[in-house]
Amino acid sequence: MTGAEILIECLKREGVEVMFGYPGGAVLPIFDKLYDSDIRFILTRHEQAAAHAADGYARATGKVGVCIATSGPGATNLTTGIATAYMDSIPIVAITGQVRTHLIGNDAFQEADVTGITRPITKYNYLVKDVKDLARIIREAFHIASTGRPGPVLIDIPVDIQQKDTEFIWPQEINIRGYKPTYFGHPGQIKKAAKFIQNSKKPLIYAGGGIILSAAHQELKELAEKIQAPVTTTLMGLGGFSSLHPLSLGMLGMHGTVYANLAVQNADLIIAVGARFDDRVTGRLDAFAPYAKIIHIDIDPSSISKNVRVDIPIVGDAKNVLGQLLEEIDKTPDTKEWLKTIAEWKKKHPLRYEDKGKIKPQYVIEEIYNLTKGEAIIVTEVGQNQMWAAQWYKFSKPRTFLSSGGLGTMGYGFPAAMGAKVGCPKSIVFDIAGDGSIQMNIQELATCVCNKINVKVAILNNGYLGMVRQWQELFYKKRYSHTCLYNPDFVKLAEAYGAVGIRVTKKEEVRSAIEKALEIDNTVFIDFHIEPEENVFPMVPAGEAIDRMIGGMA
Ligand SMILES: Cc1ncc(C[n+]2csc(CCOP(=O)(O)OP(=O)(O)O)c2C)c(N)n1
Ligand SMILES: [Mg+2]
Repeated sequence: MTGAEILIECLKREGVEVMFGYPGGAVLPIFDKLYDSDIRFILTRHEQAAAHAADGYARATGKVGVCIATSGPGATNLTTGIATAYMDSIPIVAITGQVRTHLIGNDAFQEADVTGITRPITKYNYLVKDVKDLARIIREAFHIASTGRPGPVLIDIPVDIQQKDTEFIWPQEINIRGYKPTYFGHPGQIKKAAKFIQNSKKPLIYAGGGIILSAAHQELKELAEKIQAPVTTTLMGLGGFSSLHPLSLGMLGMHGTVYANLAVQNADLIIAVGARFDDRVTGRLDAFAPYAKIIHIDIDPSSISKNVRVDIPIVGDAKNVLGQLLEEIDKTPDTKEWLKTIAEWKKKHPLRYEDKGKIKPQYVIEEIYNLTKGEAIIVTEVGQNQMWAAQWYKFSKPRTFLSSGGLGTMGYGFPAAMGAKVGCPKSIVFDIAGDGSIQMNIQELATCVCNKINVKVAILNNGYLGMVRQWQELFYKKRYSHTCLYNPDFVKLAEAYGAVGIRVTKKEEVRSAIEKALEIDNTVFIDFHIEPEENVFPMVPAGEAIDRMIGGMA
């Protein structure tokens, strides 16, 4: 078999049903084999979108997403998508063509040092130098991407390797020296943690994206109920613990709820699961959780005590470790007083907005929630739109909120929504977009229409790069330096691509527009003209302690 044939055969054996990508000279042998293959191929209109689509597919389905691009500019266009997946620990395999082996290092046409460029943004990467290694490398790539702390893996394949013949041998076993993730917590640490939990009066569970990646949502719920501890999640953790649950505090951090942040600052014990104490969560580090002992459960040992000093580290898979803890804990701590205090905070400082004047973005999200009955997969762009979606849609199931948390990539949402819809065709997929972000991958309208990928896009059109404008308003004396947008007519633009556009300028039209969009069997852009200078509150100014919130306290 040729290298290209081996690649396709291996992808099939790995269970790959769909690939997102873009062709070019350095991947022609692979594309020639794809022509006859039954792997579904989706031609995006930009390589960045192919990487985001693979990422959205992975987040929505839990499977590994696959994307492919040619050498040079094709590969460099993938990098934003790869970095996005890397920061959020999303399993994707990116395949790139490379110039012929003997030309590498020659500044050949469309040559780029792709393994060099992507080293810091991949979990692992390969340059295939011998076709005999290809099958093993592909197996390893899928294994590395999807196990331990997941992440993107890149395979760079020179054209001549794609063309070379060799005997195909499917490696039965994978054995990678130096790569043996720890899946179960150390029993001694579990015992210690259980003691801390049993003796705590004000415990708080702080859950991150690791809950979703390890499918630990059921164990998380059992633990919270067993020890009667409130649960706050990060942006990445939304959906990992139902926000409808009475113990839920919603999201914490910069745009978290007042009560979640107060709970952090007053807790005597924080049980961090699959979260990494990102600066958007902790705020000023030396003022973070001043009274709390910290238990940190994470599969990646390098994330423990990285930002915050931890009292009990437990390295392991969240699902397993929570299961171990559930077995070990035999006494329920008395948290009645603590839960009473929290209930008072909840009552006193709810999430709120003033519903008057123009269309409020929060209202749009609430109606999308009502009309999709909370069952949709919500994808976001980056900025205010992202934070409003996180605050106002009530997530109750894992893998229903897809957002670029770590890298904060504008332009992520639309192609990721496309990937999610391909992976979950029965689900309603909504991209909550900003008028700035949507223009960063708007060309994917063509991909959606051609491939009948029916995605709904709610553009929260404020005429601004809103989140940046908000910072300028609050911290730069309202000097709106280059944050005002001159926008195209999004309705006409959608129509030009063969999609459907709906413009909404009045509050009374919001519901019917969403209803109409849901009925249409096509990609729909709903252009909501919202209050231009609405802000996201509460907000912790960057570098402040997380209970120094503005716009949230009554
Ligand atoms: C690729 C990229 N460039 C720049 C930024 C910085 N940035 C963060 S939010 C934002 C504004 C986003 O505007 P829009 O999409 O209209 O969303 P809004 O905040 O108005 O809802 C910008 C420029 C970013 N996150 N990503
Ligand atoms: Mg905007």
